[in-house]
Amino acid sequence: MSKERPGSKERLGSKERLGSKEPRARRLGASEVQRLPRDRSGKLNGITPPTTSPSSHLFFRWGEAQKDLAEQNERTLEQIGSQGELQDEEQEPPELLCEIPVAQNHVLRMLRQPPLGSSFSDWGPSVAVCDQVIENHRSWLRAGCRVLELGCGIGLPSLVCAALGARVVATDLPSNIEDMEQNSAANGWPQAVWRVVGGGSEGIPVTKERGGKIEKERLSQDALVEELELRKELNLMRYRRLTGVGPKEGWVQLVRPYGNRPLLVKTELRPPAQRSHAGAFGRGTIIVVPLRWEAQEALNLMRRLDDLESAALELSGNERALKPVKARREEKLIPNQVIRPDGFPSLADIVLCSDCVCEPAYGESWEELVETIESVMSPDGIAIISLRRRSYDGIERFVQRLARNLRYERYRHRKSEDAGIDLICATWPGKREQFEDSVDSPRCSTQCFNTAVLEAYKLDKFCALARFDRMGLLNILKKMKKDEREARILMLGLDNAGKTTILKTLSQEDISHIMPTQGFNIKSLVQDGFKLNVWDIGGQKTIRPYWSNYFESSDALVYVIDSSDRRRLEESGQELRELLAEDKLGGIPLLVFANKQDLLQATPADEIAAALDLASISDRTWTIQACSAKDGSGLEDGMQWLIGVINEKA
Ligand SMILES: Nc1nc2c(ncn2[C@@H]2O[C@H](COP(=O)(O)OP(=O)(O)OP(=O)(O)O)[C@@H](O)[C@H]2O)c(=O)[nH]1
Ligand SMILES: [Mg+2]
Repeated sequence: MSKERPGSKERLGSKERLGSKEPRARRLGASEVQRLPRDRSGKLNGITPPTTSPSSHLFFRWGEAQKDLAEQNERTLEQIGSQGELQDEEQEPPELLCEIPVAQNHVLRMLRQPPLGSSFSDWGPSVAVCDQVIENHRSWLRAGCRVLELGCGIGLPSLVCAALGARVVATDLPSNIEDMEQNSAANGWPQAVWRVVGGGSEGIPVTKERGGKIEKERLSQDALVEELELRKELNLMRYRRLTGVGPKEGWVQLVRPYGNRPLLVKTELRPPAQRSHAGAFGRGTIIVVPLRWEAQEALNLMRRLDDLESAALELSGNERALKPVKARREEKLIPNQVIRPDGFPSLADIVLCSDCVCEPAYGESWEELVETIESVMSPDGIAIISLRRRSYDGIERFVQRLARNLRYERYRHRKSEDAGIDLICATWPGKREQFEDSVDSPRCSTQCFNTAVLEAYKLDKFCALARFDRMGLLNILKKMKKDEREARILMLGLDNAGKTTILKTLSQEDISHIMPTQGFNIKSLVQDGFKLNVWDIGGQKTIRPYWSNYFESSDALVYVIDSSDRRRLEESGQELRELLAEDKLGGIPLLVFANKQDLLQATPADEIAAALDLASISDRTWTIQACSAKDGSGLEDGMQWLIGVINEKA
C-alpha cells in the first residue's frame, strides 16, 4: 500500500502551502535544511514528512449490522466494483477501510477505490479523528451540527460526518481541493450544482433523450439540479434533480435559444441536510471550499455558508428542517452569557483537522491553523485534531500556542494500533476559568494577560468574546492593573460613522477594506509616551444594547458622528444623550469627532455642536473636533486634546 510514488515530493509542496502567509508558513529555506541533522551519507536523519494524498476515491455504503459481515463486505465491494464509475480495467480493487455502527441495525462502510498507482496509505490520523468524533459526538452529527474540516485532503472525516447527518464544510488549499470534490460527488453530495432561473412560473422544458421529445412535466423554477453531463457547445446539460419538482433526470437547455437569457445558473447552493431521528440515519451536506488558514477569511466563509444554507432551505420549502437545532443551541447560549448580535454567523460546532502539523513540510503554518480554529469554533464547540508524531515535527510548539486561549485534552490514540498519533480535543475554557486564573496567579504578569486578551480579541471575533459571560469580562477589566500612563478609551457612535476607519488611520493601517464591526476592535495607540487602549465597538442597532458591557473603567469617551448624514443626526444625538446619562460614564471627558469632513455635504462641526446642544453639557470636559478618517485630518488634534485632559485628571 505504501509504495512511494514518483512525484510525491512535488505534491508535498502543495500541502505545504496550507495557510501559507509569508513569512511563517513556508517551506524551510535551503540554509535551514542544511542545519537539519543528517546521517553519514548526507540523507536527512529521521525526518519523515507526511505523505499527502494523490487522488483517492472514498465511497460509503449502508449495510445491515446483523448480517454476516464477511459476506456483506464482499457483496458491497462487488457492488462498488461493478459500478465502474471511477475505475478502468487496470484499477486496483476497492478496499474496505472501516465500518462504523451508525444507527439501529445499520453500519456505515467506508470503501476506497484507489486510482491506478496511488500510494496514499497513512489513514491513521484521519481514522483517529473519525473515531473520536463518532464516539463522543454522534448525536451532534445526527442533529445536523456544523462541522468544519481544515486541510481535508481526501476528506475521510468529512465524509463520515456528512453521512451521519452533519452539515460539513470541507476545506483545503485551492490546489488540493479536487480530490475532495470528487469524493463528495462520488458519494452523492454533488459539487456541480445548477439552479433553474428561467422559464417563469411553469419552469423549463425537459427532454428524456438528447434532442428528444419535450416531456409534459417541466423542471420547476428554483429547482437545484446536479450536472451529469455538460455539452456547452450544444447549449445542453444532462441533469439529476436535487430539489424542486419535475422529471428526476433529463436534458435541458442552458440558455434560452433567443435572447440569450440563462435558464440555469451554476450555484454554490446545496440541498438542505435531512436530519435523522432515533434509529434512523440522516443525510447531511458537504460543501467543498478552498480556504487558506486565516482567521478573518474563515469567519467570512462561515457567514457565506449561513446565507447559502438559509437560501437553500427557502428554495426547498423546508424551512423547518434545521430550525429546531439552531433554536435549542441558541437558547443555551443567550441568557446573559454570550454576546452574539443578530447577523453574527453560526460558527462550527466541530472543527476537524488531521495530520496538518509537521514543521519540516509545512513550516510554522500551525500558528495560522490555531488562529483559524479560534475564529470559527463556536463557544461550546470542540476541535478534534490528530497529530502524527515525526522527528522535529513542531507539535509541542503548536500545542503551546493552542493552550494560550483554549483548554485541551491530549492523549495517544491507541485504537488505530499506531502508537505514533496524538489526539487533541480542544474547547474554549469554561466561564472565567482560564483568564481569571491567570489574572490572580502570581506566575502571570498583567503584561501576559493583556497580550492574551488582545490576541483573542483582535479582528471582530465574537466567538472569542463569547467566552466570557458578562461578569467575567467586567471582573477582568476591573482587575487589569492600569499603568499610570495608560488609558482606556471607549469609542462609540452609530454604525457607519467611521469609528473603525478612525482607529485604523490612527494606527496607520490600510483602510480600503473595512467591514461593519460585528463585535469590537481593540488597538493600543502610543502617543507622547502615553498608551491609549482604544475600544471600538460596533454601532449597529442590534449591537448597541451591548455597549454597556464596555463602560467599566473607561477613562474617556470618543463619540463619532457621520457629519455627511444629516438624516441620522437626531438618532446620533439621542444615543449620545443616553450615554451621558450613564452612571458608569459619569464625569469622564468626551471627545466628539465630527467625521467625514472631506465630503462636500458634510455639516460643519459647530452646526453639529448646536444641533446636539453640546453646550448644555456641564458635568464633564468636552470638545468637538472636525475630522476626516479618510485623509487623517483632525484626528491627531483630537487625540492630543484627549491626552491633555486625561493627564490633567490624573
Ligand atoms: N469619505 C469618508 N468616508 C469615511 C470616512 N470615515 C469612514 N468612512 C467610510 O464610512 C464607512 C463606514 O466606516 P466604518 O469605519 O466601518 O464605520 P464604523 O463606525 O466602524 O461602523 P460600524 O462598525 O458598523 O459601527 C466606510 O465605508 C468608510 O470608508 C471619512 O472620513 N470620509
Ligand atoms: Mg466599525
